[in-house]
Amino acid sequence: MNKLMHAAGAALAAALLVTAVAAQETAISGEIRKIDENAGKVTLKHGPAKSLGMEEGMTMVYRVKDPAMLKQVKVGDRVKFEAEIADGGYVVTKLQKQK
Ligand SMILES: [Cu+2]
Repeated sequence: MNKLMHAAGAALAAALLVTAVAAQETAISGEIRKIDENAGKVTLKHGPAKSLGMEEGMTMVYRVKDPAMLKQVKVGDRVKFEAEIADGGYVVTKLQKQK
């Protein structure tokens, strides 16, 4: 492969990546670090969450929309979740255990 082909391939790969990211829904991958059922809070370690303005991964506490969501997961579980900003904090609206 010559240099020009390499450049074209890289550009195509970058374009595909951008498309994939744009098409991705707002689900964020994370891991359960701590669960506080009484307070309705969960500590999640998660990757970048552009939809929430988090450019880098972090570990932080989220409130959950429904405390029952916390019964389906345990510390150490890998999860996909969605969150929104509400009442001055972040609230998990969907929480799904990953297989
Ligand atoms: Cu965060």
